[in-house]
Parts: sequence; structure tokens; C-alpha cells
Amino acid sequence: MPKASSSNLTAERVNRERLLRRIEELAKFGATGDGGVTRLAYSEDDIRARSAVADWLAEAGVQSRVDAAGNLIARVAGRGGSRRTLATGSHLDTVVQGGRFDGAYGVMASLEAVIRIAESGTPLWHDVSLVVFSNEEGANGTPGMVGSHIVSGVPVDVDQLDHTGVPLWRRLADVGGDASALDEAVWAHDSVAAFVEMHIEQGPVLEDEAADIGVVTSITGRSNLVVEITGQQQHAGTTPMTNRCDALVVAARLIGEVDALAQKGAVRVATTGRITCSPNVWNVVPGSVHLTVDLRDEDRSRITAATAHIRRLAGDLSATTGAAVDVRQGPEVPPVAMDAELADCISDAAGQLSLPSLRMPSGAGHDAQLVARTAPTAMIFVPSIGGVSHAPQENSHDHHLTQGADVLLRALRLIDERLKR
Ligand code: HGY
Ligand code: MN
Ligand code: MN
Repeated sequence: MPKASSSNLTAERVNRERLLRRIEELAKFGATGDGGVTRLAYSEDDIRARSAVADWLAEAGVQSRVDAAGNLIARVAGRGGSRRTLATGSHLDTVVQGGRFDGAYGVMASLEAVIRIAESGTPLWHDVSLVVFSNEEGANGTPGMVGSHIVSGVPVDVDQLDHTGVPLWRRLADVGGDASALDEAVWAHDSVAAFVEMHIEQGPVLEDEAADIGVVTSITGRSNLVVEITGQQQHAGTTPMTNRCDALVVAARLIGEVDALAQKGAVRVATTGRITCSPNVWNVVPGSVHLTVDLRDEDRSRITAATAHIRRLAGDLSATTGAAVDVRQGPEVPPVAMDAELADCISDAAGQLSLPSLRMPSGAGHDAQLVARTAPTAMIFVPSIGGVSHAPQENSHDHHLTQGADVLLRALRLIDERLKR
């Protein structure tokens, strides 16, 4: 690979063929056959995908390690001897029946940028690290963003059991982590000069605005509620309608009210994404229902108000139906602003590459919103076709994927120069 002299760094690009080829290779781990991927955190497919990334790094002469939080981390030395590093990365795990690009694209673009820097012969002034965060999506009912919570010093309950009855500390061990040494994974204050996460937008804005690059201004706040409804299991044929306490009917009323809350604008979005009904049999009046509510907004006070409204509603439903309606606070992550100076570097990088860019908030949650607690943080988006994500149809155009990686590579160099000290 020719050495990139500082004069022709403006011509520096990622290896586009290698990037696109590796995105497709990565998608084989957990492929669902319909173009999508189910690669749950800590699963065999997740482990194989992480191993592939480690192998690709090793091919480029870059060694990697797994920290106590289960994050895969690689580092390429800079020329300045700085104790601070630039970091870039995302996650490899997906939701159930997810897509090939959520998280994975960011990891592959970051991998490609770090390898290009390593093979260019023109190292950054800072060291540059690739970070593959563990369990961003919250597999099997675990809280999401586990790896980024831990590096940013936010406690995680490793003794909690997931939906399969396995404690989180066991899952961390499965990927090489060590729940007894989590403090070793916490990033020391000021050890990371900047973190940049590359991600598909997962929404329609860039496509609607004909912009190739999104420069993220903020990341949404998010609160998950867990609702348990207990009614009375009874025979579907012999129990009069006046004698019922049907848990699923109570759930239906709650779900309708949660949707109405967002429809009337009390909170940006509200979603009942998970519901289980017991005994879930055609001729039995449901005795109990478990469901989750996902609330999001850029304004934390609106999430708080919506949560209070749902708790009041639960009380009213309980009083009028006789069912027990228990609302428990699940994982929550506050909204966060991205670093303005880093955002300017990203806009400059897009401009130098003659790519139209747009400043925009993120409606999805990301590891970056935890990392922002411990280091200046920024995000770059590329368009999602039709705005579809968290579905097998998730897709992005090749030129957007490769252009985005070029912007990341250029932005890392601009940030490196801007933050030298
Ligand atoms: O839910 C989210 O926004 C992210 O995909 N974990
Ligand atoms: Mn996701
Ligand atoms: Mn993601």
C-alpha cells in the first residue's frame, strides 16, 4: 500500500471494495435468509463476528484484546506519544430479525479507517482505537449498551438474569469479559480525547433531505417500563362477560393509551414492543400479561411526565377492572448533546469530500450517548433506504456506505490535528 504523504492525505480514501466485501461477510454471522440478521449479544454468532473482526485487524498487523466489559478493543500507535487516544467504533450485536447494517456498518467503517491509518505510513498524532461495544441492543431482556455503560463508569447489575435465566456476568465471561474486574474497563478521565461513532441513520431524514452525511447534534433520551398485569385465568366458554378479569383486555386498553400519548405529542415516540400473554391458549381467558413500553424524547422532562401519566393510568385500570397492574422502571438513558467542535470537524470532512451534510438529532439510542459522559463524542450518519431499520429490509446504498467511511477517516485526521496538545 503506497505511503500516504501529508500532501496527498486529501486524496486519502478507504479501500471501498474491502469495506463492502467485509460488510457482506460479517452479515453471514446470524443471517436469517431474508437479507436480515439475528446476532444477539453473547451468542455464538456474535462471538464468531467478533472473532472475524479480530482476524481482520490481525491481518493488518493490529492486535486486539477484550476488556472486562466484553468490549473488543484495538489500538494503533500515534506519532505524538500522547497519553490520550482517539476512539471510534460501534456494536456488532443486533435485535431479533434485525438488519445487516445497524451497528455492524459503524464497526466496519471504523475498522477500515483504523486499518487505512495503520497501513498508510502516516500515523495520527494521537493513538487511535477501535472499540466494539458489547451488548448494545439488550439481548434477551438485558439492559442495552452494557459495554458502553461500563467504560463510562455507569454501574450495571451483572447478577440480573436474562430471559433464559442466565446471569449477565456469565454472558460477559462467554465473550472474554470478567465481571469481577469491571473497574479495569472504565476509561480513565481524559484518556480519550474524542470518540466518533459511525452509524446508519435508521430513519428517513437524510434520504428525504437528499443529504449524504448526517452530523448528529444530539441523541434521544429513552426510558423503558416493564408492566405486569394480573387478572383471573378462566374458562373462555363458561365465564360470563360480567364475571371476567381478562388481563389481555386490560393490556389492550393500556397499549391504546400509550400510543395515544405519543400521537397527541406528549412524548416524541412510544412503543409497546414486547408482550407475552399467559397461558396464551385460544379457549382460556388470559390470567396474566407482561409487556414493555419504550418512551423517547429529546426532553427528559417529557419522558418523566409521560411515565407518570402511564403510572396513573395503570392505577385507574386496576381500580376499574380489579386487575393488578404493576409498572416497573426498566433501563433508562438520558438525552445527550454531541460535541460541537467534533461536529464541526465532521462537517468540514464532508465538505472537503464535496458531500452534502445535514445537522440532525438521533431518534435511535447509541453507545455514543454513554461514552459522551466520559469523552467528547460525535456521530456520523449515512442514509437508510426508506428509513427502514431493525428489520430484515434494512439497507443502504454502497456509495453512501463507502463515502461515510471516507468522511470518518478524514474526520479522524482533522480531529487529530485539532486536538493535538
Ligand atoms: O433502541 C435503540 O435505539 C438502539 O437500537 N439500541
Ligand atoms: Mn439498534
Ligand atoms: Mn445501533
